[in-house]
Amino acid sequence: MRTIAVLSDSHGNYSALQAVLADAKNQGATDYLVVGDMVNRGPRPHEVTAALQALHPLAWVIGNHEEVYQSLLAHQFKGFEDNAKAIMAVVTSGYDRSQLSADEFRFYASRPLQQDVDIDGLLLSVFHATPTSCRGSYTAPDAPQDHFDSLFDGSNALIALYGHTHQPLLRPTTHGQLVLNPGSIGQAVTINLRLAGAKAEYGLLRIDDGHFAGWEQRNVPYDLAQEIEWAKTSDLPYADLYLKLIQTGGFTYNRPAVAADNLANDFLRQAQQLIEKDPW
Ligand SMILES: [Mn+2]
Repeated sequence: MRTIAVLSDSHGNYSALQAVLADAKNQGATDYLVVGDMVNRGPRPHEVTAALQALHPLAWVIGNHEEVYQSLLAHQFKGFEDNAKAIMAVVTSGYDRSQLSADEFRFYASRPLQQDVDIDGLLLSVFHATPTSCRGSYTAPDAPQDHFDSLFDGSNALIALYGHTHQPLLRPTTHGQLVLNPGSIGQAVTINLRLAGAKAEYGLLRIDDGHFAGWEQRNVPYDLAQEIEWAKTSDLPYADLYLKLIQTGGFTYNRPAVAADNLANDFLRQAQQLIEKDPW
């Protein structure tokens, strides 16, 4: 029996990741898959990276937040001045680069968009949002069925694993494949806050001799007080939005809130200086 822990969207929340990895070990995890957006927004990207690398995951794909690193390294992050969330992407990447080594930053930027993983003849397809893009709302939980069906176009995989939406999902396709989303380790969100809680989400995929043997979506409590303390005692930009999200489970990084933070903290200027200094 293989018990595969599917890890996505830890977003620099090392307190949540620690709880997830302890739980996965308790549950008998034999393997790990990393589905992207493991860093950015949270205070401890380096600790997250070291813990994940020590697991030697079977696959590790790029998320949209890490794709920003790629653009910054390639000097292709242009025209951000009029886009509040693009300004935020530069500023939070600047924080991450101050915490990560040059090798770690480049490691994230060089992850593939999609990876196939063969488990004793059962083929898995691993990607952050879709096999060809790590951003957008194509695979939102309420997306039409044909979007989920098309994730297997040109593929022999029977199970697709993705993240990005921060919302757990199990969805069969028209042709009997299975689409699974473990939710978010570090920034689980929900529209109805009564369904939220200070918890870390991940998934356990069990495969017995090449046959699907179960999917378990885990909700793990973690040391929220420690994470709050780390966020408050670091130089984390947009810390108020981070703290509010992890405490309520409601999404906080909407455009007006980010734009207000940009104005209050002069983040446009900080972003411009970062682009000029080119510290990536
Ligand atoms: Mn994402």
